[in-house]
Amino acid sequence: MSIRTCMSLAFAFMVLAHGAPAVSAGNGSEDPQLTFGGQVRVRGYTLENMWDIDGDADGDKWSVMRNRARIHARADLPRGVRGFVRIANQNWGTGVTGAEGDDRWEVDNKSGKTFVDAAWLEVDEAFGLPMTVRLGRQDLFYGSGLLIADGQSQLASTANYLDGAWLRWSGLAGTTVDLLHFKDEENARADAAHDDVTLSGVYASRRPAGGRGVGDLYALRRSDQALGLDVWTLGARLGRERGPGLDYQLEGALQGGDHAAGRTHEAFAGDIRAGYTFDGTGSPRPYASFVALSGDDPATAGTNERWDVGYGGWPRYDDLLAWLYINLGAGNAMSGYDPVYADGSSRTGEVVYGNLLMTTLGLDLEPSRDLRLDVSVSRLRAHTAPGGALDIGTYARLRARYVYSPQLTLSLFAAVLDPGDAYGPGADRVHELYWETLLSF
Ligand SMILES: [Ca+2]
Ligand SMILES: [Ca+2]
Ligand SMILES: [Ca+2]
Repeated sequence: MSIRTCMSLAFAFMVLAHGAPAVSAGNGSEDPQLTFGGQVRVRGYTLENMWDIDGDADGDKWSVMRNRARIHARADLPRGVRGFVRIANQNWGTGVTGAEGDDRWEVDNKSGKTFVDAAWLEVDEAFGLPMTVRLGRQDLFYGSGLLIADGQSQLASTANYLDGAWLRWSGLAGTTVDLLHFKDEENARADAAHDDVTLSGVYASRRPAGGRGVGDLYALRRSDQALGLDVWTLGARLGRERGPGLDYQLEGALQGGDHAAGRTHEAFAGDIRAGYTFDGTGSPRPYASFVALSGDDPATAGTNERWDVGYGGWPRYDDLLAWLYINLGAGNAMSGYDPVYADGSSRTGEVVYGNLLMTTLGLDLEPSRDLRLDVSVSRLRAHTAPGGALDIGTYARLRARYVYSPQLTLSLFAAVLDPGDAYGPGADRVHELYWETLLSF
């Protein structure tokens, strides 16, 4: 779609908005309600060594601006019918090229291309049953984002969509059961080439009314026909959501199925985290977490034990780790200690977390009503490495967010990875700094 077409569409939305029947809050569900909005996000990045871990090679030394614009229209219509369309562009400036891929023109989230970021229709209490059905391009996020945090995760995961069908059954009080079927990638439409990437499954959640307890059970299947991958995941999550006093989460998942090249897939993930929010100025919340994502044991050639991250990850592990774990083939220095780090990904630019044991200590606080600070330090170790050197490094990061007005926030993010022996001798520090202004209206 050309920019001109999108501008025309945007203009048409505005005309429709002005021409729509007058609406007001609380006028009953039988009157259509149309709402429009947008977002302008500007970031300035300084990034270095996230891929080569080498201060003498500047292919990954960036000092760039990143701009994202989105407009959306939403319709709330009679009989619980809703619609939502969001059109977006994200770019790094005019004429940008990059060794990380073909990002000059017509690529979602990277170039001058304007694209459909979300487009779905939804029916609440469909056919009088306690279920909601949503069809189309949509954002998904489940639990803490271990497996489903976003869709296309290319280059720091800024496009958050999957195409497909989502059905939520809420016939039992406090419990929802979701059925999912999404086509991550269709590629060739003809089945002569089997090249689809598909996610499907069931995700059940229990949240008793009035409490902060949560419990999830899920069974998911992701297949990548091009790689010959067919992985199922069974997982459970128990926890208590954030609030005064203690919050915690325990999550565990097992994977099995077929991996590429006729191998079997057997992997696991675990996540333990807890925090405590104190009363008083700033509501300080110290927290700690341990995340384990299995790595492949080189001694068992017929089995892949490396965790398949699916669509998990960013923003769960923060921005710099999203850059570090990008599938760049041999161009990512991670391939030195984990040659199979990108197994399970058929697309350059996907974020492929795995083979990671990460322990974190942090502190979150709000010194004033408008300011929020979060600082943490993590130790990263590989679960397995053919050479035996497991220390990935020490990772420290700071996030600050200031609410200037209800619509405008200013943020700062700074992170550094001090590489360990897994990267070999002479590895240089990785760092990232970005500022962000985000206007939502
Ligand atoms: Ca470098
Ligand atoms: Ca296909
Ligand atoms: Ca193995």
